[in-house]
Amino acid sequence: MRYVIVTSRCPVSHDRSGGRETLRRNVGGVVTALHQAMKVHGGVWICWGDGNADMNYPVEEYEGYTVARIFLNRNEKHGFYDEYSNGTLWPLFHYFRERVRYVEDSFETYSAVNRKFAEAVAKNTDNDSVIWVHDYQLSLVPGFVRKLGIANFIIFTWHIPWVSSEFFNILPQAKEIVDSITQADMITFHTELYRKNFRESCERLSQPDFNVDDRTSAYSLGIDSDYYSRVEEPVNPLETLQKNGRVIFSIDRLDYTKGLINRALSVERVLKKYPDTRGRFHYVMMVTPSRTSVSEYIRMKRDLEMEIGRINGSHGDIKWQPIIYMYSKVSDRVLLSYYRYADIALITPLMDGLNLVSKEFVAASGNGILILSEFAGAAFNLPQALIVNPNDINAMADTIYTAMNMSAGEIERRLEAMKTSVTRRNLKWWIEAIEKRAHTLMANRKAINAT
Ligand code: GDG
Repeated sequence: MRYVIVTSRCPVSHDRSGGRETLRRNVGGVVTALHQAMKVHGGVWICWGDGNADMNYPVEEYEGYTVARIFLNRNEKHGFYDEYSNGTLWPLFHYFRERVRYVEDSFETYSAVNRKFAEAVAKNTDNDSVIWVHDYQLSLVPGFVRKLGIANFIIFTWHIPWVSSEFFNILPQAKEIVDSITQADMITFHTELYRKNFRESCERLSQPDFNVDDRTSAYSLGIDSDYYSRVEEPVNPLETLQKNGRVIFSIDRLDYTKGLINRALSVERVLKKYPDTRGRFHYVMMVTPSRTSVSEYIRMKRDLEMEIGRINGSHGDIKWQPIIYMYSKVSDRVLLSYYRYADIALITPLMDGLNLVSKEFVAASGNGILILSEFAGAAFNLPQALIVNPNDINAMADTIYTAMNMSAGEIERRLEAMKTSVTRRNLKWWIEAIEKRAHTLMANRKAINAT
């Protein structure tokens, strides 16, 4: 068996600046997970070459497999990526109804780009291939692949929440999307809730022949727990700050789903409600640039920075600022050292398919406590975290205060339990669980075809 993996982003990109070309390894949970699977099985990885020197590398051998790139012109990129994927589907699948954009023509562009991906799949598929398509940007790929006459086994993994069927139905193209995804032989989600919602969408959009129970599964994406727990970072970057007290930490892509403003407001509420905390903690908020070509994200950055400025201006002084804000991408090594030494991780998205950061923090932390939103898929796996509703600023402030005052014994008990769960259901477990299920379904299919 070999894989034909299809994702919007590539595992590596080529950039050219100042006359020099550099190879950029793309980080992030999905790419890392699939890279491991590809190193074992080999095959072809089809993805959108968005590096400014990728054109020189339409096909490239990389660490034991082939990367085959699709290229998009400006209009295609805009309609496919900025408009339909990130302007329509992303807010819809995170329950942000007022942000869902209905731009004429963008679905046509999205559809044409998905067809391009499907054509590349057809070109790269042989008898031995299992096709594995990922995420909301590529929902129409399974349907197009079938239309091109490819009968190979298709796995489709959906990485973001699947909303309730009533909510999903506000999308004018709801039926086209479900009709395509159900062309896959196996569909996986991060939680049972998303799987249940998907099943209801299928029922509502009448998919009588689709056996939802057999062909859908919920496997929560794991992390490479060995990698995160091996951290032996001798230098604690937070040491100076910790002289004042506890350090609260977070890292997120800049996105309205991550609840960054509510989080800053909850830290302000701690100061108002518990004045004894003044000068006795820091909140280190790291924000990674994301979707920087989408105008909404540019506005979001400004709003967040104004709020942080206001809070620091109102509550800080020349010696102490409550929020230390950084807007940049950091190396893995730096990130790991923050995970290792932070006292509290404050991970409170308004809605998140899973949230890998919470699992990474648990694996790497020395003696930290995790505050986690109930609306992150990872909350189903980490019940020993302090679970909060990110819309309840007051309760979040109380929870932060509780975390600041928690006994070492309780922190350790909770952290150990979470470490066990993150290690047991790690990345290897996730890949093996999906492969095992796929093999069972493939064997069933063979048996049916033989009768
Ligand atoms: C989507 C879904 C689902 C971030 N900044 C830096 C950096 N990162 C890494 C983190 C983590 C990944 O990026 C972010 O993953 P999340 O899961 O937290 O969030 P999304 O990007 O929104 O991911 C999400 C995921 O897909 C997988 O299915 O969990 O729900 O929205 O791995 O560590 N890494 C480094 N520097 C940074 O500045 N090195």
